[in-house]
Amino acid sequence: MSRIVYLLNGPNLNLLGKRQPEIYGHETLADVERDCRALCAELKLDLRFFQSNREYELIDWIHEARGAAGGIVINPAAFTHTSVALLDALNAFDGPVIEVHISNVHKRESFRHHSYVSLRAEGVIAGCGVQGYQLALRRIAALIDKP
Ligand code: CA2
Repeated sequence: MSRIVYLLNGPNLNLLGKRQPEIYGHETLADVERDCRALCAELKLDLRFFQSNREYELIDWIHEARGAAGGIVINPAAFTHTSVALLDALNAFDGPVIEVHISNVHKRESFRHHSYVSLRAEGVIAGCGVQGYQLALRRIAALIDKP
């Protein structure tokens, strides 16, 4: 299986570390990307790291991952709770998908309790802060390496 991993971040995550640190912490998305690249070097994964505020761009990257990537890690941000289109795109991808949320969405407003993406994801990590991305990459590596 391909060792390419797409790590996709949805809307407003470009503001990570710049606003609402009490919910999302102090690390920026650039810090997250740096740490994920270091871990992927260790795990021998080839990381493609993206963020977009536009639903169609996330969908296009999922399409690009089809036939190219061994797995997808995705924090769909607010699209988690609204986007059947992202779910449909992920359903057209064959490899493992791990959904990440920095905050514990289940401790928050009830509209954050439902995820369309969870209907597709092999695993969901929530409330572990930005460390959740590292946990997700380790899980993807384990699933790729599984005989
Ligand atoms: O906890 C998560 O990772 C979320 O996916 C983050 C989304 C939210 O809509 C989900 O319910 C849970 C929001 C991302 C916005 O990120 C910001 C970061 C810093 C400052 C402002 C927004």
